[in-house]
Amino acid sequence: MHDCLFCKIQKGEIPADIVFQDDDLIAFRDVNPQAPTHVLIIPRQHIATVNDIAGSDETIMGKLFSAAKIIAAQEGVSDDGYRLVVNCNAQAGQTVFHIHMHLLAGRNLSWPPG
Ligand code: DGP
Repeated sequence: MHDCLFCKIQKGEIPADIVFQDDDLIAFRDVNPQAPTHVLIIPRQHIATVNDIAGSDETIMGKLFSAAKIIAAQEGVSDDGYRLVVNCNAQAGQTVFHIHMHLLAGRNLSWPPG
């Protein structure tokens, strides 16, 4: 997608603080962190929202969770705990329409979320 911010980040056209990447996905620190650790994990492939996930995307969606586990260990938050969040569309607060998983950690995270 030409105008997609996260497509540009994954192609290296916009700088980001990358913490993990492989052939299928890339993870970088959120520009507006909501916790001491706040990483966004995205597939390289453009998928706009959870509503747009196809059956053929199941493998890459699973890889987002595997990457989250690796990044949590890298960040030293595996044992204390972390939260994985995927916002879908406006009422959930999605602002960037390239699917992404938030990994939040480093403070007590209240429940229910706001
Ligand atoms: P969401 O609200 O779920 O769509 O989350 C989008 C997140 O993307 C939000 O927490 C801020 C982050 N973000 C927006 N623009 C940039 C950017 O240019 N660089 C980085 N690293 N993060 C961004």
